[in-house]
Amino acid sequence: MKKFAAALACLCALLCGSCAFGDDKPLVVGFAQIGAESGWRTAETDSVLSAAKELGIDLKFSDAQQKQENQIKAIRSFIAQGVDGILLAPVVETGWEPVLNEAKKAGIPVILLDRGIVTDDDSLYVCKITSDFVFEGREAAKWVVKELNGKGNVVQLQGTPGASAALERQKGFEEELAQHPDVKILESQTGDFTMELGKQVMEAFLKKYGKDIQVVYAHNDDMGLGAVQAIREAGFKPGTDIKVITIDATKHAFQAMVDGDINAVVECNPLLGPLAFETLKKAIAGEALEKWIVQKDELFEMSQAAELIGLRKY
Ligand code: GZL
Repeated sequence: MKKFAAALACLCALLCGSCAFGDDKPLVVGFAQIGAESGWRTAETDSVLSAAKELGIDLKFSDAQQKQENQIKAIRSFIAQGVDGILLAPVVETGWEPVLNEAKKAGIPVILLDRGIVTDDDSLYVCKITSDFVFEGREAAKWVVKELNGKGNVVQLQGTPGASAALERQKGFEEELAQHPDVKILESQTGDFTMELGKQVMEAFLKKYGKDIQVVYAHNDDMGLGAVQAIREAGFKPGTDIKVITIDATKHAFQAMVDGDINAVVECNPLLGPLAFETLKKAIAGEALEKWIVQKDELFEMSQAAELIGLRKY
């Protein structure tokens, strides 16, 4: 009953432009963030924190250091604090039903940010706000096929095992390449979305395949930038001897394109803060929402980098 009265108060407050609960208290939101593994992740965190500050939202923030058990602990803590809503960036797709059922029983709406989950019960979350990772992988593959004129060898640096962003970028990439049998994936391995591991995996690929590698496809910029270091240290010229395509399109990757080290990037928008809170307020007010709010992305090439880098927001 308390929640209904509060939602009603919020609805009225929404109509007159401010959303507060009960005696005009600020909205209290818990954000279970994955970690700080990449430049993209940091940009997303900054976007959420600054949007919360701007909107006067009392944000409870948790950095899980890329561990699911820490995210689950954070969600339980948010429930115990009686937050009004929860934002969750799920590090992996599975294992969320028990804790999301606890949030549901507590009447606390959950919005998934930037990655999805696998569940038979989609009432466990209000909606997910993510990019279309299959599209991103497909766009990368189309670029690779064009770059190789339909024939050549690729190595794939995968993101975090079990993460929707990694699984779906691989799915889109490999489905597209399946139509071009002369473009072969020599090997795929996870670099866990980090620069350090991306470099280590690329060093191993270079020892094994050397100049038989024509292209590196990295599921994010940070692993791609690690691969660039490994390529250079192995005596090859990144962007020329071995081409590099990555996903995220952070400023670091744009700079690497200006420097000639990365050849193409597929954008993946991390600036989700304002939309996340706008969507959460609608959920609390009981508005009907799309189950998947898709972010639009596009591919950029080295030739565009110099003119666009100054306009990049992350
Ligand atoms: C994508 C996001 C991914 C980024 C990586 O939405 O989950 O995680 O592509 C980040 O840079 O680590």
